[in-house]
Amino acid sequence: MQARKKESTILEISVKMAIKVHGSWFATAPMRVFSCLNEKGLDYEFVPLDMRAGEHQRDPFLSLNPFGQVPAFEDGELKLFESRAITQYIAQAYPDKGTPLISKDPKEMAIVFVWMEVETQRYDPPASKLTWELGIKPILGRSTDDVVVEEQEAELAKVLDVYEARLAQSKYLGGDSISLADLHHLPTLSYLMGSRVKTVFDSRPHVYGSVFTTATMRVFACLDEEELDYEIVPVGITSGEHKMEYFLSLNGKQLINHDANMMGVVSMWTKVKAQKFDTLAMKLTWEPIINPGLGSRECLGRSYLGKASMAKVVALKNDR
Ligand SMILES: N[C@@H](CCC(=O)N[C@@H](CS)C(=O)NCC(=O)O)C(=O)O
Repeated sequence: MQARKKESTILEISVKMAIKVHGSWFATAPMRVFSCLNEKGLDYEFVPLDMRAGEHQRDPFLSLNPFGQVPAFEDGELKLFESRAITQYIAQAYPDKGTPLISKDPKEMAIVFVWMEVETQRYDPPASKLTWELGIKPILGRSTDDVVVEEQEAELAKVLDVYEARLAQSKYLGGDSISLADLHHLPTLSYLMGSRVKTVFDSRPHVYGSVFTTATMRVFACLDEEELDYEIVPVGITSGEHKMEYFLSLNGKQLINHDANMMGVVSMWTKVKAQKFDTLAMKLTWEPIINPGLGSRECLGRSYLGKASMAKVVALKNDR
């Protein structure tokens, strides 16, 4: 009897202390929090909101974020909003869990803070507008404004020129290891790397290398989440190993053909897929899959993973 009481007290405490994230899995600000929690390997409860029905703009949600925006976050008694403040809290409150995303050294941390500010003030404004135009609007069945895309792509390019110079000297934005400064870019990156403005990243080799490394980290996070064993085979990005035949042949199928005519045809069909098929498919995907999935924990941890990486991880899991 005594033992049972103790058990239920432990259960009550753990239920009471559970981390909760209120939001939606396709909105970028909550994704920032999910990616941080996943990086730290923390368990959490996702509380989905029907944003299309305006649940985020009325009570009880307004008591969690008076600005009526997602995410809102709870860790026991503590209630927070503002995704970047939430990730800082998580990194500070759980220093020994998962990846350390901050530094204990004040000077190192000051550099991380600089690049966190750069993300917020410089990178995010054009990146978020592009994500809206190229990522979210097609999901909602609305048409992209090409003039906005052109203007914002030019703005983003200027910011990425500065990133290119920084990443030519430093492995990650905040220093030698991955930090919140890199992680805060993931939500918009996960949309933009699957869009036509991907070239603005690809054309800057150090930026691309860094995105590649960061994306690989997310695959590790997913493998860890699935508790799968794996071996890391290092690839020299700065020496261009990831562009060599050997690596390309490992990357599923040979996706690039060196015959220019053949590549022209491939490129034409890639565009047809992006512009004709994807817009229709997205609309069809919304009702039967995305809408019911809004409450699904299953997709959450991986919402920032590229679809191809996801498919591989899932295939790996199914093979066992
Ligand atoms: N600075 C806030 C921005 C939050 C934000 O813009 N959330 C968007 C989704 S990504 C939202 O709730 N939009 C709905 C609205 O503004 O009505 C944060 O980082 O948490």
